[in-house]
Amino acid sequence: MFSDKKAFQESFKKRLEQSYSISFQDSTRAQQFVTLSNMVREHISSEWIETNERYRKGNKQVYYLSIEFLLGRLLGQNLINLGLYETIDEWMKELNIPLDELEEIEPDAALGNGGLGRLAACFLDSLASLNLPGHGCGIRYKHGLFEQKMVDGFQMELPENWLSYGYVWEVRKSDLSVDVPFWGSVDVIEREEGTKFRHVDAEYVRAVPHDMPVVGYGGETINTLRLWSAEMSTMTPMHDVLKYKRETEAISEFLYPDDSNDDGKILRLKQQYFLVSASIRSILRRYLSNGGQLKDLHEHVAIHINDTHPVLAIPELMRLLLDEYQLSWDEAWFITERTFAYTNHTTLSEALERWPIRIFKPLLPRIFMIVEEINERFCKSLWEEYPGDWDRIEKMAIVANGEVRMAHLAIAGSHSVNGVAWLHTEILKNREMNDFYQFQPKKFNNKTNGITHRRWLLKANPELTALLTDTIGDGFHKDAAELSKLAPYANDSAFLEKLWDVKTKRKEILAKRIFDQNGIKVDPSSIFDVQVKRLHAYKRQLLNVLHILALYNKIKADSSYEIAPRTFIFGAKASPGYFYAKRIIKLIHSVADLVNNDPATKGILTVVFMENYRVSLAEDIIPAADISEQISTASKEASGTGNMKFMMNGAITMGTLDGANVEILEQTGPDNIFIFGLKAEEVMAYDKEGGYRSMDYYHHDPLIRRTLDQLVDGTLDDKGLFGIIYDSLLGENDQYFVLKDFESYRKAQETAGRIYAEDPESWRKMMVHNISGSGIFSSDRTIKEYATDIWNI
Ligand code: 26M
Repeated sequence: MFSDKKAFQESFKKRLEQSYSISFQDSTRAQQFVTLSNMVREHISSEWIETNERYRKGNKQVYYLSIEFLLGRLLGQNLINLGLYETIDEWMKELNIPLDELEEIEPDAALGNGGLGRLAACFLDSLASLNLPGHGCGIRYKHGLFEQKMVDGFQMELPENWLSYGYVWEVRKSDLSVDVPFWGSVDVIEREEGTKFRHVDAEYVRAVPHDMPVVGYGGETINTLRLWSAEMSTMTPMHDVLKYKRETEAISEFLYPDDSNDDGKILRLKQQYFLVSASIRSILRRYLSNGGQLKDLHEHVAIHINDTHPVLAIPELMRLLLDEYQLSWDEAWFITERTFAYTNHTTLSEALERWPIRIFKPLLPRIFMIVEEINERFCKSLWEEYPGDWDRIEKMAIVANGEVRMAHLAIAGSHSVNGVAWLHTEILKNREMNDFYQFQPKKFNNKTNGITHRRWLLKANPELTALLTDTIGDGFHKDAAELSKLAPYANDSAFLEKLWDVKTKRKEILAKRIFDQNGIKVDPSSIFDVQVKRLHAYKRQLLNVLHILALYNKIKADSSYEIAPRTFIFGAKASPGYFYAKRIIKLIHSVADLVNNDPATKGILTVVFMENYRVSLAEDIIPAADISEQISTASKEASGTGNMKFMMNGAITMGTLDGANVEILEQTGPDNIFIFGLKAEEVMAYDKEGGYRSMDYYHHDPLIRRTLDQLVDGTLDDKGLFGIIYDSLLGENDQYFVLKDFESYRKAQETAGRIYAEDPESWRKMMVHNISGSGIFSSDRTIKEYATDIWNI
């Protein structure tokens, strides 16, 4: 049907009319979107079945367990991966339906907060596109990440509702449901064959799988993302039905809108166990029904743990092997340790998960017993290696001080522990996890993150894709490493001209969107200087906005001060409970009001905050950027992945030597990136000594002083809104080194502005070197490394 235009168009109209009892002429875009998407889903169903048949024949399967999958929209991406986008675009046009308008109807699947969830989505795309047998396991939250609404510069959160019109890409599989036990107690039964454990008086929650196809590039492989939804189970006798229903469904009701702190909610622990118990049992069921033998599970199944959130998969597999399949502890542990691998995504201590025993034990009584035994045996092996070294053992223990330390459990139960960028892995090995590294150095390895170029280049930037294809051929569509073929074109002025036209075109598209959404006119010939990412103190949106305010002050003080016109674009959600982050959002708005409305800076400095930053918005913003702000305090950003998306779209990085910026520098060379600020080593040295003296910078730098004073002198507001920010910089000694890095940032920005305005040829060359060096940051490269070094597939 997708090979014959007439048949396609006829079938489209017929299905539309039959499903909605409406004439084709009267149908809405939403109805057209659903109809087309259903046709695409049916089109891939035979390949989906075939992929599963192929997998049944026994090759090793990978399961990627993640509490978040930040997928975004799927219609356009699926069509691209099937090689059908241009055809369908044309055929729909003949029906007077613009495909891009249909794409706009689709809600983002926003089952994630930021980097970690988006990485999981890129990995799924790469697995399928490399024809590798890798599947996602996650939670089907009824409400994804909150929608951000700005009211008078303040963030308001509205519930997100991606399922409200029904979701076209999922298939509900009630027959594959699993019942997950909570609460109750454990009966210990002594038998001749050994001790038996039975979880009694449990309250069950039914996990119902919803499968989504993951379409690989070329359409040969369709993998599966299985999302579990929590419902009432028939195994629980009901006393108070309403209460039971409410508590049960709450488990998959909301995504936690927090990407930094563990706020210690029981519900969060319930979500985690719910995900892993359902996933592990369905993995085992499938393995055994295909004739697999438990004793060599690790040779046929690899399970990946995305951060510590799914780490209970380790004791859950132990529980199944011990209690349901009667393996001995040693047999079970041998298999478990070889099956699991764990990725760490942060060294920020406030984000390291620890669960109080008083919450953990009653909720998951059998799992707790197993964790205790894992801990005992782990500590015993430490004792053998370090006899008498109590301090070290106490520090490394899995259960201690009334808490379960999830990262320690993950390390102990996995055969591989990886960081997400070279620098991050070095910090793990040499500092944060140094004790574990000394004990088991072979477990540790680096896997620098990546992004799928199919979404972040082919899908998001068709204009650039077309130009690159004309220039270096279409090899890079499949193999992003071929982008390196572009390097020689840095000296081709005709190409540079075309590259510039593409960038300008994308800036015009974004400018229109900004005007529609914010009512602000921005000049596409100004520098588009962009910082989009979650709002967090360590990411230092504050450094960016203080620099804007300082520029404003300079221009006001000296009307001859020359500066290339700039448009500063922000997008960021703050966790609803993160007061300080929300105040920074307000500050950005206040600075925008000041700067955008002052005749002295009008047309020179423009500040735009785009509301509700999300995957689909990123696809419009990133292709339009000239400067990519990656300005975290060195050592704090594990990797970053936005940095890679910008680079691939020809933006120049303004960054600290943090996370993957270090490797971006390696690819571009020092002349094609703007690096500033303290190094990770320096930050960590200050951290050790308890920080630096920020007050000195306030006293000795008049520009800093003038700018900071404006936070509290009524320039920006008369209610003292920004005292808390002022205090964080001066009273609390500037934990994130904003003032310490300020002058170095200002200079780097000045250099960038000068090159852009005075030497456009150099700027364009820099763009080429960024694009041509970005191939290594395709998640295909990352996934190949996981496949060979960790999963052995
Ligand atoms: C934990 C407990 C309660 C509620 C939420 C959480 C939680 C959720 C997400 C904690 C952390 C979460 O994500 C952290 C994250 O996104 N880390 C980022 O991972 C990216 C992919 O590796 C890196 O590129 C980023 O540098 C890193 O910050």
